[in-house]
Amino acid sequence: NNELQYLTLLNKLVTEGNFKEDRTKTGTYSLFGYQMRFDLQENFPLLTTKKVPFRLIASELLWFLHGDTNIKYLLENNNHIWDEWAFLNYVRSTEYTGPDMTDFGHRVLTNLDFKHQYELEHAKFVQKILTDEQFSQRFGNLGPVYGKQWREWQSRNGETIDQLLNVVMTIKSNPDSRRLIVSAWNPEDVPSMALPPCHSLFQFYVLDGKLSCQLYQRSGDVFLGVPFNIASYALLTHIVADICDLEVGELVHTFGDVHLYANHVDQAKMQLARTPNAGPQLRINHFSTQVNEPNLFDYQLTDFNIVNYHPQNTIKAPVAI
Ligand code: UFP
Repeated sequence: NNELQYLTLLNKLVTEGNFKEDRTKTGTYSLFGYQMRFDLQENFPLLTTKKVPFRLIASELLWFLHGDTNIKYLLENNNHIWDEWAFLNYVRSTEYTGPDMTDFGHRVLTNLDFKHQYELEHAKFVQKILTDEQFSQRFGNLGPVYGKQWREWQSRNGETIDQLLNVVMTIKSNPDSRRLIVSAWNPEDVPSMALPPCHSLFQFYVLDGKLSCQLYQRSGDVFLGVPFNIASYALLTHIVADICDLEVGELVHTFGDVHLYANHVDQAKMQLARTPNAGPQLRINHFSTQVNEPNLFDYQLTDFNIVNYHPQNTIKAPVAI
Protein backbone atom coordinates (compact mmCIF):
# COMPACT_ATOMS: atom_id res chain seq x y z
CA ASN A 1 0.00 0.00 0.00
CA ASN A 2 1.39 3.36 -1.08
CA GLU A 3 0.35 5.45 1.89
CA LEU A 4 1.89 2.96 4.34
CA GLN A 5 5.25 3.70 2.75
CA TYR A 6 4.95 7.24 4.07
CA LEU A 7 3.36 6.40 7.43
CA THR A 8 6.09 3.83 8.13
CA LEU A 9 8.75 6.50 7.61
CA LEU A 10 6.85 9.00 9.76
CA ASN A 11 6.57 6.43 12.53
CA LYS A 12 10.25 5.51 12.23
CA LEU A 13 11.28 9.14 12.72
CA VAL A 14 8.99 9.54 15.74
CA THR A 15 10.34 6.39 17.39
CA GLU A 16 13.95 6.08 16.14
CA GLY A 17 14.94 9.53 14.83
CA ASN A 18 18.17 10.96 16.27
CA PHE A 19 17.89 14.41 17.76
CA LYS A 20 19.95 16.76 15.63
CA GLU A 21 20.36 20.54 15.53
CA ASP A 22 19.69 22.15 12.17
CA ARG A 23 20.13 25.34 10.17
CA THR A 24 16.71 26.70 11.16
CA LYS A 25 17.48 26.30 14.92
CA THR A 26 14.27 24.30 15.34
CA GLY A 27 15.86 20.91 16.06
CA THR A 28 14.92 17.71 14.24
CA TYR A 29 14.62 13.93 14.66
CA SER A 30 16.66 12.66 11.77
CA LEU A 31 17.82 9.56 9.89
CA PHE A 32 20.35 9.32 7.09
CA GLY A 33 19.56 7.18 4.05
CA TYR A 34 16.03 5.82 3.54
CA GLN A 35 13.94 4.62 0.61
CA MET A 36 10.21 4.42 -0.17
CA ARG A 37 8.64 2.78 -3.25
CA PHE A 38 5.27 3.85 -4.65
CA ASP A 39 3.42 1.70 -7.18
CA LEU A 40 1.89 4.30 -9.49
CA GLN A 41 -0.42 1.68 -11.01
CA GLU A 42 -2.07 1.19 -7.60
CA ASN A 43 -3.17 4.82 -7.18
CA PHE A 44 -1.85 8.36 -7.22
CA PRO A 45 0.21 8.79 -4.03
CA LEU A 46 -1.58 11.79 -2.55
CA LEU A 47 -1.96 11.20 1.20
CA THR A 48 -5.42 10.66 2.63
CA THR A 49 -4.48 10.75 6.34
CA LYS A 50 -4.34 14.52 5.87
CA LYS A 51 -5.37 16.76 3.02
CA VAL A 52 -2.53 17.57 0.58
CA PRO A 53 -3.30 20.43 -1.85
CA PHE A 54 -2.76 18.90 -5.30
CA ARG A 55 -3.46 22.23 -7.04
CA LEU A 56 -0.33 23.77 -5.47
CA ILE A 57 1.78 20.75 -6.40
CA ALA A 58 0.61 20.84 -10.02
CA SER A 59 1.17 24.58 -10.48
CA GLU A 60 4.63 24.37 -8.91
CA LEU A 61 5.56 21.48 -11.21
CA LEU A 62 4.30 23.35 -14.30
CA TRP A 63 6.40 26.31 -13.15
CA PHE A 64 9.48 24.04 -13.06
CA LEU A 65 8.60 22.52 -16.46
CA HIS A 66 8.35 25.99 -18.00
CA GLY A 67 11.87 26.74 -16.79
CA ASP A 68 10.45 29.63 -14.78
CA THR A 69 12.21 30.83 -11.61
CA ASN A 70 10.12 33.89 -10.80
CA ILE A 71 7.38 33.55 -8.20
CA LYS A 72 5.08 35.81 -10.26
CA TYR A 73 3.64 32.80 -12.14
CA LEU A 74 2.97 31.04 -8.84
CA LEU A 75 1.25 34.11 -7.38
CA GLU A 76 -0.92 34.41 -10.49
CA ASN A 77 -2.03 30.87 -9.73
CA ASN A 78 -2.64 31.73 -6.08
CA ASN A 79 0.29 29.57 -5.01
CA HIS A 80 2.29 30.96 -2.10
CA ILE A 81 4.65 28.09 -1.30
CA TRP A 82 7.79 29.96 -2.39
CA ASP A 83 6.88 33.44 -1.08
CA GLU A 84 9.08 33.40 2.01
CA TRP A 85 12.24 32.81 0.01
CA ALA A 86 11.64 35.79 -2.26
CA PHE A 87 10.46 37.91 0.66
CA LEU A 88 13.68 37.09 2.51
CA ASN A 89 15.76 38.51 -0.37
CA TYR A 90 13.59 41.63 -0.41
CA VAL A 91 13.71 42.44 3.30
CA ARG A 92 17.48 41.96 3.30
CA SER A 93 17.90 44.45 0.43
CA THR A 94 18.38 48.21 0.76
CA GLU A 95 15.11 48.79 -1.12
CA TYR A 96 13.08 47.54 1.84
CA THR A 97 12.22 50.36 4.26
CA GLY A 98 9.39 48.83 6.36
CA PRO A 99 9.60 47.51 9.93
CA ASP A 100 12.48 45.20 10.82
CA MET A 101 11.79 41.70 9.48
CA THR A 102 14.97 40.02 10.74
CA ASP A 103 14.32 36.36 11.60
CA PHE A 104 10.63 36.65 10.61
CA GLY A 105 10.23 32.86 10.38
CA HIS A 106 10.73 32.42 14.12
CA ARG A 107 9.19 35.68 15.30
CA VAL A 108 5.79 35.05 13.67
CA LEU A 109 5.47 31.94 15.81
CA THR A 110 5.80 33.69 19.17
CA ASN A 111 4.86 37.35 18.73
CA LEU A 112 1.31 38.18 17.66
CA ASP A 113 1.96 41.88 17.03
CA PHE A 114 4.90 40.97 14.87
CA LYS A 115 2.85 38.33 13.03
CA HIS A 116 0.36 41.03 12.11
CA GLN A 117 3.16 43.33 10.84
CA TYR A 118 4.65 40.48 8.85
CA GLU A 119 1.34 39.63 7.24
CA LEU A 120 0.86 43.26 6.18
CA GLU A 121 4.35 43.52 4.67
CA HIS A 122 3.97 40.13 3.01
CA ALA A 123 0.65 41.15 1.44
CA LYS A 124 2.21 44.40 0.13
CA PHE A 125 5.12 42.41 -1.28
CA VAL A 126 2.82 39.99 -3.12
CA GLN A 127 0.76 42.85 -4.53
CA LYS A 128 3.89 44.59 -5.78
CA ILE A 129 5.21 41.45 -7.48
CA LEU A 130 1.88 41.06 -9.27
CA THR A 131 1.53 44.65 -10.41
CA ASP A 132 5.03 46.15 -10.76
CA GLU A 133 7.03 44.51 -13.55
CA GLN A 134 10.35 46.07 -12.57
CA PHE A 135 9.87 45.04 -8.95
CA SER A 136 8.95 41.48 -9.88
CA GLN A 137 12.02 41.19 -12.13
CA ARG A 138 14.18 42.25 -9.24
CA PHE A 139 12.57 40.54 -6.24
CA GLY A 140 10.37 37.80 -7.66
CA ASN A 141 13.32 35.90 -9.00
CA LEU A 142 14.68 33.12 -6.82
CA GLY A 143 17.93 32.67 -8.70
CA PRO A 144 18.88 29.60 -10.75
CA VAL A 145 16.52 27.16 -8.97
CA TYR A 146 14.91 23.99 -10.38
CA GLY A 147 13.31 25.37 -13.54
CA LYS A 148 16.57 26.94 -14.68
CA GLN A 149 18.66 23.81 -14.07
CA TRP A 150 16.13 21.41 -15.64
CA ARG A 151 15.56 23.40 -18.82
CA GLU A 152 18.48 25.82 -19.22
CA TRP A 153 21.57 24.52 -17.45
CA GLN A 154 24.28 27.05 -18.28
CA SER A 155 27.23 25.41 -20.01
CA ARG A 156 30.83 26.54 -20.14
CA ASN A 157 30.66 27.58 -23.80
CA GLY A 158 27.78 29.98 -23.17
CA GLU A 159 25.04 27.64 -24.41
CA THR A 160 22.27 26.10 -22.36
CA ILE A 161 21.34 22.44 -21.88
CA ASP A 162 17.70 21.38 -21.77
CA GLN A 163 18.22 18.34 -19.54
CA LEU A 164 14.56 17.43 -19.36
CA LEU A 165 13.90 17.58 -23.10
CA ASN A 166 17.09 15.58 -23.73
CA VAL A 167 15.95 12.89 -21.32
CA VAL A 168 12.47 12.74 -22.87
CA MET A 169 13.98 12.38 -26.37
CA THR A 170 16.32 9.64 -25.12
CA ILE A 171 13.48 7.73 -23.43
CA LYS A 172 11.70 7.74 -26.81
CA SER A 173 14.74 6.67 -28.85
CA ASN A 174 16.65 4.49 -26.38
CA PRO A 175 14.45 3.47 -23.44
CA ASP A 176 17.06 1.04 -22.08
CA SER A 177 19.54 3.86 -21.52
CA ARG A 178 21.04 3.99 -18.03
CA ARG A 179 21.79 7.66 -18.38
CA LEU A 180 18.29 9.11 -18.06
CA ILE A 181 19.28 11.67 -15.45
CA VAL A 182 18.27 15.24 -14.65
CA SER A 183 20.31 17.08 -12.02
CA ALA A 184 19.19 20.22 -10.23
CA TRP A 185 22.34 20.24 -8.13
CA ASN A 186 24.68 22.62 -9.91
CA PRO A 187 27.63 23.27 -7.58
CA GLU A 188 28.53 26.51 -9.33
CA ASP A 189 25.03 27.90 -8.85
CA VAL A 190 24.23 26.63 -5.36
CA PRO A 191 25.53 29.77 -3.59
CA SER A 192 23.20 32.03 -5.59
CA MET A 193 20.03 29.99 -5.05
CA ALA A 194 17.40 31.03 -2.54
CA LEU A 195 17.26 27.40 -1.39
CA PRO A 196 19.75 24.80 -2.63
CA PRO A 197 17.75 22.03 -4.34
CA CYS A 198 16.23 19.59 -1.85
CA HIS A 199 15.21 17.22 -4.64
CA SER A 200 18.65 17.17 -6.15
CA LEU A 201 18.63 14.55 -8.90
CA PHE A 202 16.27 12.11 -10.61
CA GLN A 203 16.58 9.20 -13.01
CA PHE A 204 14.09 7.40 -15.25
CA TYR A 205 13.95 3.69 -16.06
CA VAL A 206 11.79 1.84 -18.58
CA LEU A 207 10.75 -1.80 -18.21
CA ASP A 208 7.92 -3.63 -20.04
CA GLY A 209 6.45 -0.38 -21.35
CA LYS A 210 6.35 1.21 -17.89
CA LEU A 211 8.23 4.30 -16.83
CA SER A 212 9.71 4.46 -13.34
CA CYS A 213 11.44 7.38 -11.68
CA GLN A 214 13.86 7.53 -8.79
CA LEU A 215 14.40 10.75 -6.88
CA TYR A 216 17.37 11.48 -4.66
CA GLN A 217 16.28 14.02 -2.05
CA ARG A 218 19.23 15.35 -0.03
CA SER A 219 17.03 16.83 2.71
CA GLY A 220 13.39 16.06 3.51
CA ASP A 221 11.00 17.69 5.99
CA VAL A 222 8.90 14.58 6.41
CA PHE A 223 5.76 16.27 7.73
CA LEU A 224 5.40 19.33 5.49
CA GLY A 225 7.70 18.94 2.49
CA VAL A 226 7.76 15.22 1.72
CA PRO A 227 4.00 14.72 1.03
CA PHE A 228 4.37 17.45 -1.64
CA ASN A 229 7.57 15.96 -3.04
CA ILE A 230 5.99 12.49 -3.41
CA ALA A 231 3.00 13.86 -5.30
CA SER A 232 5.14 16.19 -7.41
CA TYR A 233 7.44 13.41 -8.67
CA ALA A 234 4.50 11.07 -9.17
CA LEU A 235 2.91 13.75 -11.37
CA LEU A 236 6.19 14.31 -13.22
CA THR A 237 6.42 10.56 -13.91
CA HIS A 238 2.85 10.56 -15.26
CA ILE A 239 3.59 13.55 -17.51
CA VAL A 240 6.80 12.09 -18.95
CA ALA A 241 5.09 8.71 -19.42
CA ASP A 242 2.25 10.48 -21.22
CA ILE A 243 4.65 12.29 -23.57
CA CYS A 244 6.55 9.05 -24.25
CA ASP A 245 3.44 6.86 -24.71
CA LEU A 246 4.37 4.67 -21.76
CA GLU A 247 2.45 3.41 -18.73
CA VAL A 248 3.61 4.47 -15.27
CA GLY A 249 5.69 2.10 -13.14
CA GLU A 250 7.16 2.95 -9.75
CA LEU A 251 8.29 6.08 -7.97
CA VAL A 252 11.38 5.27 -5.89
CA HIS A 253 11.99 8.00 -3.34
CA THR A 254 15.47 7.96 -1.79
CA PHE A 255 16.62 10.31 0.97
CA GLY A 256 19.80 11.69 2.44
CA ASP A 257 18.86 13.53 5.68
CA VAL A 258 15.18 12.83 6.29
CA HIS A 259 13.84 14.55 9.39
CA LEU A 260 10.86 15.40 11.53
CA TYR A 261 11.06 18.90 13.00
CA ALA A 262 10.82 18.88 16.80
CA ASN A 263 7.74 21.13 16.60
CA HIS A 264 5.93 18.65 14.30
CA VAL A 265 5.98 15.65 16.66
CA ASP A 266 2.45 16.09 18.03
CA GLN A 267 1.06 16.59 14.54
CA ALA A 268 2.88 13.44 13.34
CA LYS A 269 1.38 11.41 16.18
CA MET A 270 -2.07 12.75 15.36
CA GLN A 271 -1.64 11.68 11.73
CA LEU A 272 -0.29 8.25 12.73
CA ALA A 273 -3.45 7.64 14.76
CA ARG A 274 -5.55 7.93 11.58
CA THR A 275 -6.43 5.10 9.18
CA PRO A 276 -5.73 5.77 5.48
CA ASN A 277 -8.59 5.75 2.96
CA ALA A 278 -8.25 4.30 -0.54
CA GLY A 279 -5.97 6.56 -2.61
CA PRO A 280 -7.16 8.73 -5.52
CA GLN A 281 -6.55 8.46 -9.28
CA LEU A 282 -4.95 10.97 -11.60
CA ARG A 283 -6.67 11.66 -14.92
CA ILE A 284 -4.41 13.38 -17.37
CA ASN A 285 -5.40 14.77 -20.76
CA HIS A 286 -3.38 12.66 -23.13
CA PHE A 287 -1.97 14.56 -26.06
CA SER A 288 1.39 13.02 -26.90
CA THR A 289 -0.01 11.62 -30.13
CA GLN A 290 -0.96 15.11 -31.29
CA VAL A 291 2.58 16.49 -31.15
CA ASN A 292 5.77 15.25 -32.74
CA GLU A 293 8.17 17.26 -30.64
CA PRO A 294 7.15 16.69 -27.05
CA ASN A 295 6.28 20.12 -25.81
CA LEU A 296 6.72 20.32 -22.10
CA PHE A 297 5.06 23.75 -22.18
CA ASP A 298 1.76 22.47 -23.47
CA TYR A 299 0.31 21.12 -20.25
CA GLN A 300 -2.14 23.36 -18.43
CA LEU A 301 -3.40 23.00 -14.88
CA THR A 302 -6.77 21.92 -16.26
CA ASP A 303 -5.12 18.88 -17.94
CA PHE A 304 -4.71 17.23 -14.54
CA ASN A 305 -7.62 15.94 -12.51
CA ILE A 306 -7.51 14.09 -9.24
CA VAL A 307 -10.58 11.87 -8.81
CA ASN A 308 -11.87 9.86 -5.84
CA TYR A 309 -9.76 11.84 -3.40
CA HIS A 310 -11.22 11.52 0.12
CA PRO A 311 -8.68 13.01 2.52
CA GLN A 312 -9.03 13.58 6.25
CA ASN A 313 -8.61 17.09 7.68
CA THR A 314 -5.52 19.22 7.19
CA ILE A 315 -3.08 19.18 10.14
CA LYS A 316 -1.39 22.55 10.63
CA ALA A 317 2.30 22.79 11.46
CA PRO A 318 4.79 25.71 11.46
CA VAL A 319 7.22 25.94 8.50
CA ALA A 320 10.93 26.10 9.42
CA ILE A 321 12.63 28.83 7.39
N1 UFP B 1 12.20 20.86 2.11
C1 UFP B 1 11.59 19.68 1.73
N2 UFP B 1 11.13 19.55 0.46
C2 UFP B 1 11.24 20.55 -0.45
C3 UFP B 1 11.86 21.77 -0.05
C4 UFP B 1 12.31 21.88 1.22
O1 UFP B 1 11.43 18.75 2.52
O2 UFP B 1 10.82 20.40 -1.59
F1 UFP B 1 12.00 22.75 -0.93
C5 UFP B 1 12.71 21.03 3.49
C6 UFP B 1 13.87 20.15 3.85
C7 UFP B 1 14.54 20.95 4.94
C8 UFP B 1 14.40 22.39 4.46
O3 UFP B 1 13.85 20.80 6.16
O4 UFP B 1 13.23 22.37 3.63
C9 UFP B 1 15.59 22.86 3.66
O5 UFP B 1 16.65 23.16 4.52
P1 UFP B 1 18.16 22.77 4.20
O6 UFP B 1 18.55 23.47 2.92
O7 UFP B 1 18.93 23.27 5.39
O8 UFP B 1 18.21 21.26 4.05
